[in-house]
Amino acid sequence: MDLHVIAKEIYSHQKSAEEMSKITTRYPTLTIEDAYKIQEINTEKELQNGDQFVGWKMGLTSFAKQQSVGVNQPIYGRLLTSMEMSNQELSLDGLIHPRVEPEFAFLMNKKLKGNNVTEQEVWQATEGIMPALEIIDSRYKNFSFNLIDVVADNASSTKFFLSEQIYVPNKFQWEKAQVRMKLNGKVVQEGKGSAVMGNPVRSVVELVKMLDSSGLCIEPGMIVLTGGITEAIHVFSGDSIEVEFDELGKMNLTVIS
Ligand code: OOG
Ligand code: MG
Repeated sequence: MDLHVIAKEIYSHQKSAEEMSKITTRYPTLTIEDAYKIQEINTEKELQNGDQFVGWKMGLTSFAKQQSVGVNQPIYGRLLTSMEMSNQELSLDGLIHPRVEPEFAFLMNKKLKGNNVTEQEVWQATEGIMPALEIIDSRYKNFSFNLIDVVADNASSTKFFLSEQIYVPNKFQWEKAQVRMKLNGKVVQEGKGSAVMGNPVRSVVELVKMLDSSGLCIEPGMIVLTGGITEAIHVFSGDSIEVEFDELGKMNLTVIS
């Protein structure tokens, strides 16, 4: 079993925006380590093509998210410059069946590494926190996958949109943030910052530990998306999404074809 062959197959679906069947049905002996290796191979390819590595995303850090996809542990993915949206228009070009979810993004200003990193160390290494929207788009049919499939597909990473507002860590009690997502004017999802492992800072702690087991770390200047606060919602051409992040402000997204 050649991981490069599997990586190439996933890569081609990421580019063509055509859905694919799960890799684990065809390669039942794949391990989670193999899946992270496939993720790394495909990221390397993008970097060789001129993209830049800007940080990490955590996924499946909330019970709502774990339940909706039937996977019961967090995963991480790699974020690239090309994934960052510069304005609120989400084009469906190149996407299969995108979903939107509200998150908090941490901007780090120190290196974080090791298996015994603490919440305090993460706070000390945090430059600021931004409300964010993540657009996920699984390359698998019906958004159906297991842990290994989704990790190999870079944890469904597609795009992310950061708020212009950035807040110092002690400005707010992040676990208490009330987040409300509206689709075309109607409230469709509500959640609280505590949905992310009790406090989004714990998602960063967990990420550092997970990275350490592969000899990886968070570098200064990196962004970390800490994981969906609510379930993600499917969006279609013409939709408008508004997310209220408590007193931290609102974010809007307009879906265009
Ligand atoms: C996996 C990615 C999950 C999150 O924030 O929980 C994720 C998926 O649901 O496709 O990004
Ligand atoms: Mg997410």
